[in-house]
Amino acid sequence: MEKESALLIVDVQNDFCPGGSLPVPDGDRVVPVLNRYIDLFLKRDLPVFASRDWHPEKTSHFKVFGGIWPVHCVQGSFGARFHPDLELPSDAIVLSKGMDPRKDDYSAFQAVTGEGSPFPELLKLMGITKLYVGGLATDYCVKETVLEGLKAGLAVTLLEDASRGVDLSPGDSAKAVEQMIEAGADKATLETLEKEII
Ligand code: VGL
Ligand code: ZN
Repeated sequence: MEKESALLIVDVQNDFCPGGSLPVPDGDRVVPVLNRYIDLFLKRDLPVFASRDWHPEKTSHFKVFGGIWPVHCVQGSFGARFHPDLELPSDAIVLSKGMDPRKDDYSAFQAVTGEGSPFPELLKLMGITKLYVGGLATDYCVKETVLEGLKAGLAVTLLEDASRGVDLSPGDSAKAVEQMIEAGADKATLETLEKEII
């Protein structure tokens, strides 16, 4: 990992974990793995970003208002909070997305900070050219984020052991991984990354 690298944790929120309203199978299993990635990045003084789905109560994203999803990650709700075991550092940069009631906004590249800075602008400002991405869900927000990152000209590595998918249709996650690789993403696991940086 070079000094232009950052970790991006996508949507590790209660509603996407078992017991939540849109649970990703084994979604919570990414938490201990992500905590180890957080450690790796912190030790190298590299930034950690955490995106969150942050919907208004009424949005065309939800089935009840014409979309495809059950109500989830409503701003300020328990379901919208990060998983309680996720050890986000105090200086992690939280990015919110999905606030527009007419849009789905799957990608973290549509997200903004608490001060309203768009994520892509922030990346430029911080000189970040390489993103390591893990979280939920592989076949939606992780995929869209990775693809948009590549389009924006960044080097993007999918953290395979720190991502899980919804698999509305069986095989969606595997297909999503293929699509990301074809588009130019790299894959890594804790094991390969630790080897790479020692
Ligand atoms: C997501 C479905 C609906 C995600 C967000 O974070 O992957 N999936 N909203
Ligand atoms: Zn959503």
